Amino acid sequence: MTRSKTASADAAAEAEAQEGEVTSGDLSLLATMLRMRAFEQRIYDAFSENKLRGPTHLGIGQEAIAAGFAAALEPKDSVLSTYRGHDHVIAVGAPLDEVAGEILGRATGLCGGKGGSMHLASAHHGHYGCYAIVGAHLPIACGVAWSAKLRGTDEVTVCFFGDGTTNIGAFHEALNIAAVWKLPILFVCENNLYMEYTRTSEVTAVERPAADRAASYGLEALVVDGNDVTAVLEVARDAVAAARSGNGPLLIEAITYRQGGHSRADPGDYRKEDEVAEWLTKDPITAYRNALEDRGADPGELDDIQAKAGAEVEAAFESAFGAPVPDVLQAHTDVWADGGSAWRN
Ligand SMILES: Cc1ncc(C[n+]2csc(CCOP(=O)(O)OP(=O)(O)O)c2C)c(N)n1
Ligand SMILES: [Mg+2]
Repeated sequence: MTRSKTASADAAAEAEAQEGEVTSGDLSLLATMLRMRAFEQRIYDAFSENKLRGPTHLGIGQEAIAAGFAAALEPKDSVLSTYRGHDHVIAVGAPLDEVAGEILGRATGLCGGKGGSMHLASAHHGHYGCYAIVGAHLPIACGVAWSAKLRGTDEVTVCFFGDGTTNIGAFHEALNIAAVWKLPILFVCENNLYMEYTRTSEVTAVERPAADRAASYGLEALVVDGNDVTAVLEVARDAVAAARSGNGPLLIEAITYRQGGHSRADPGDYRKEDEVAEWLTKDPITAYRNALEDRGADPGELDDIQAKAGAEVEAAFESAFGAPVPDVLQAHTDVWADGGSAWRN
């Protein structure tokens, strides 16, 4: 049976209860989001300066979802993302210079500079890839979760995807098999209201594109304010605990907004100005900073955290810009798993 609930009210009550008790965990959550924001703003600038080639899809405005879920996970858990995946890779702890190096096509990048922005991956940090084919990674995520189950572990897999993905067959196939096999997987829809240049509501039969369909596969669904990191973290902690204890899959739809266009090349002019302006007032980082100040955080300390995030990102890009591009002889390495292609017919 599907249970839809908006968690922001519960989280607001919890935040109120914690008034004056700003913890190191709270500050670290803010630092993570600030690092993501500074990183993507640096990408935006590098693109404008023609120092970066190829498509890049920014998650500016959506940071609270990646940050909240990552804070609820353990190192043994797994994450898979779409091409809008910089934030998720940063959230699981991949080094900023290696993420920047990959996006700039440098040999020091996470994937040796051969993947680029849309194909970031770091298995070492539990990140099993960003995928450019819409929906393609949902069945792959089921495979990762199935592996965790077969090995008898309590590892959880989190699969992030967009609202537009819910109109792709693979979404439905993945939810079905995850339910049938009772996989330890969380399907997290980052509902930013748009699929490329189309408003999802114009081409989708239900109001909540992911949550309203979960019942078809017997999945419980939660709806959360994706711009409220406290609410996301609370939902994520409960969902991760449920999946870890063997309860099977869950679906979470987090409502958010991408502040820019679909990709760095898209000005996003098809969106109404007042809609964009309204969502800018709901910026997740500003909202969280204000909440922390209301709870007694020292504004000077928050400024220092912001400055430190900016400096870390600057240093990472400086190191990546100075790194070499991959040797051409590397082009055919890392194509096959160990053992080469001998198994193919
Ligand atoms: C199978 C497939 N069809 C179409 C595309 C082109 N395409 C790239 S992104 C996108 C929109 C996806 O929207 P959504 O799932 O909401 O993710 P968002 O970009 O909003 O994060 C489309 C149609 C693609 N990459 N793959
Ligand atoms: Mg979308």
